[in-house]
Amino acid sequence: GWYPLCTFPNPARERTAPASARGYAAGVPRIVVLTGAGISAESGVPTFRGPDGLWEGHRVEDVATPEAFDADPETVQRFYDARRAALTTVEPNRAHRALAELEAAVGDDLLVVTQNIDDLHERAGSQRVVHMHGELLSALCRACGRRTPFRGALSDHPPCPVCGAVDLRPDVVWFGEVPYRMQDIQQALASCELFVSVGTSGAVYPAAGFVQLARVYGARTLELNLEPSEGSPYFHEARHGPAGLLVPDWVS
Ligand code: BV8
Repeated sequence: GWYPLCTFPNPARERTAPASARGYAAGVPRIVVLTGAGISAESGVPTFRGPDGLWEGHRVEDVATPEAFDADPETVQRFYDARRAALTTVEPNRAHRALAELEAAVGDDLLVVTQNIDDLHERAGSQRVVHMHGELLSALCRACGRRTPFRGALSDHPPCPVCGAVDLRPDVVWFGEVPYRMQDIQQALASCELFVSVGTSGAVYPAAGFVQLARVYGARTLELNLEPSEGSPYFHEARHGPAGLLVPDWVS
């Protein structure tokens, strides 16, 4: 059923002593914020399941799979090349900046786990960001497995800077692949006191299940999203509206 609305202490105001002074192991966050495509929407980055449900004319499920890459690597490479190139045309928005300001105020007490592969959190100033689905500005070598920072077009088949093989793919977690840093994420969810989800439809696992995990471990849970998501019923509280308004309001 629907959980009673409850107010959340404002983490930035509440902070009096640094995390370490409160007996928290350094690096064990009190607040975990999960972000999805909705936090980048106001920067002009299209979401996956917007009105037409397409991204650059593709359904993400049709191109974001190892099978699609094996079947038609050029199309998949070009899909990600286009999104990588588009990064230079967008800027972080107020929501990204508010999370960076919160991190500046609370340090290790905050961990941002993002499903997004853009670099807008980092460009807004966030330093503790886990890209559980990989990053556009990174390439993965299928020969040696190394991830290397990368800008430009992978469809130009650049060689791996480590082993020299010409077998670089987008460093992105596709459907059927294991997300990055799940241990760190699960540990943070088990220890946090507040789990906030921003701009995600709750359609893809394991990210969509994080709210339930955090709740089982006793965290308070808050959803900030444009509209109710598939995960809304699992949150203690849900606020609906654009992230550019909701996130600065929550942080302030
Ligand atoms: C795994 C990178 C095992 C690529 C992505 C059957 C049932 C349940 C699960 C499965 C199943 N069959 C298969 C699975 C597993 C599968 C899955 O969940 N499939 C779904 C389709 C059912 N998952 C996987 O395969 C994952 N791997 O499970 O491995 C495992 C598990 C645990 C531990 C170890 C091993 C890997 C999935 C990763 C796929 N890669 N992205 C790329 O970017 O190209 S997925 C991609 O879609 C995103 O990364 C994100 O995760 C997902 C959902 O996207 P959102 O970010 O939520 O964006 P969306 O458009 O959907 O929603 C935007 C939201 O924002 C909306 O709610 C909207 O209202 C809101 N919004 C819009 N504007 C604003 C706004 N909010 C605020 N302000 C605004 N202005």
